[in-house]
Amino acid sequence: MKTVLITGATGDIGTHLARELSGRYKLRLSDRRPLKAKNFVKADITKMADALRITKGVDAIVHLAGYSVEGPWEAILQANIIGCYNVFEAARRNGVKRILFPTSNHATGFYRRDQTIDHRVYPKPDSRYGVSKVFGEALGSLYADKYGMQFLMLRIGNVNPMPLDKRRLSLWFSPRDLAALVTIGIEHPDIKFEIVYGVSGNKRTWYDNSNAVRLGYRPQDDSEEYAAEVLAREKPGNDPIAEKYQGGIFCTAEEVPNPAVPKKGKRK
Ligand code: 15L
Repeated sequence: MKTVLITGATGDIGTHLARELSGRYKLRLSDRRPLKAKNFVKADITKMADALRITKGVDAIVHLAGYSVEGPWEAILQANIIGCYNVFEAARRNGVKRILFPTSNHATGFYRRDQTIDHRVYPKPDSRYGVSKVFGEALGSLYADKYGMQFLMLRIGNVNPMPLDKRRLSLWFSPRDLAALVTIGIEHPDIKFEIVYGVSGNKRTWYDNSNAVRLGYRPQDDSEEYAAEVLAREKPGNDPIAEKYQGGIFCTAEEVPNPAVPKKGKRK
């Protein structure tokens, strides 16, 4: 059984993924926040020594750790630029070849909603956060070409048991489709450097995800099932730029509430 490291394992996506993949792989879960689990290793990826420690002896890495929304440059720099570099470089030094990186729909968030984009479009980030995801894509491309490492870049929409709102009807990524695409990323024998969209088979999609299909992805879920319910509770938007572009509020906001920041008194 392959050993797979999941960084950022206490986050939303990490929690769904660890649940979906348990039993399929020997998982090593890691985060800087604590988690009560036997296979958990606490680590801060902004420190190279920690990145080297957690990446040792694994077959593949799903690198989820990072600052997950638009926010202050210093926070993004530490978590998404320095942290990403440390994990990719530590993997190289430890001889780990395969890395799955959740880039984001925000790497291409300034494409309009009336456009359908595929994996070949040039990035149009909608935020500093989006820029940091483009950095991860570029670093992976360099490490694939220069060092022969293998990368699956998943431009993730929004992982949730159900789509949250109208915008997410086009972006929804169900936990089981996430697990299916990640499994392809771990198992596929011919990945060098690939970009795919991490979304379910949504009727309202903005993506031509033929590269994922080519690799064997057959999504089970479609947000359309929830569309009537989601649209019925949708309030009219008052930000024409956010409404026009795929990235939504990330296109105009300087900060988006960060789900990773513990609420006072809730987490230690
Ligand atoms: C993302 O990249 C974020 O990590 C997530 O928190 C959501 O904001 C998502 O995009 C989205 O666009 O819905």
